[in-house]
Amino acid sequence: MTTVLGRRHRACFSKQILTAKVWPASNERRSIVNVTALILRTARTASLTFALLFATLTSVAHARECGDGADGFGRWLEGFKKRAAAQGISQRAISSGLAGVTYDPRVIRLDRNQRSFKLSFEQFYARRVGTALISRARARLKTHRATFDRVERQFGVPREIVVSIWGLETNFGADTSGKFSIIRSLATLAYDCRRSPFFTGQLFDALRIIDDAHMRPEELRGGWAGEIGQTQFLPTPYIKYAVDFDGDGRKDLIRSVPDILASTANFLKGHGWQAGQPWGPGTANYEVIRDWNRAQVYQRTIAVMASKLAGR
Ligand SMILES: [Ca+2]
Repeated sequence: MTTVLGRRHRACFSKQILTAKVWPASNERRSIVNVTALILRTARTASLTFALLFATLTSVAHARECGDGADGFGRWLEGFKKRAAAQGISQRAISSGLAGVTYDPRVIRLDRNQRSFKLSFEQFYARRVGTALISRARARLKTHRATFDRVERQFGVPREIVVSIWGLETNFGADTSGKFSIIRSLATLAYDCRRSPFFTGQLFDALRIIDDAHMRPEELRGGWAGEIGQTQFLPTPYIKYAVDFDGDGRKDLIRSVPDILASTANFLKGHGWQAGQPWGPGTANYEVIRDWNRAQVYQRTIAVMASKLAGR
């Protein structure tokens, strides 16, 4: 899933404007009693102002906890661990998940070198969907027919859509290189100023995946941008949509085909997929495909490949 990779959040922090009113109204009667009340009120508002000022400064300092190089990563990581604990993530998950994590400059280079899709749909489709991919998709539909039946019944998403996404994302799991530690990638991107808030949230959720014992830290290997498994879920959608469909108690998007297919369908259902309805451009279901991937050529490729498999 590469839905977020085109987004740019250049701002590292936002300034807050202090608007607290400090002084009481000027027509205050100056009797001794009122002066006392005035002093008390002033003290209260001053203290409120101080609290707001403190909160603002803290928030700015907090938000500034990002950097553009390896220096400062260790300090940032210590702060992140405290924030993770404050979010209720267990010490066990924090220390096992983040043990020995270092800044990865390769991830930053890859992030900076992203190119938008410059190919036309025809070029992109021809490059990605050859006869080999179509025949592998047909073979998967046959091998996993019973699972696809269950997925369609439970989530209302056609098998042709799910199998197309599976093929396009990782060639049915063959292209999950596992070169990158997902935690290390996410920690690097969370610390990096470009999209720090977004990836900080993803890193919290990666620790939650470990905390809930769906995956062990050493199993979390994948692409440089932190996507997990055969249909490339980022941690936040993983937490939200992953399904244990083989009933072994774990949501395993790396190895379990039933979990992978059901989770992918559940993502689409969760984004409003309408069972039994068409999925071509202009339909409600096409809008759901857009939630899967922001690149227009990719959206159309999913839809066209699925239609081809469906014999339409
Ligand atoms: Ca499972």
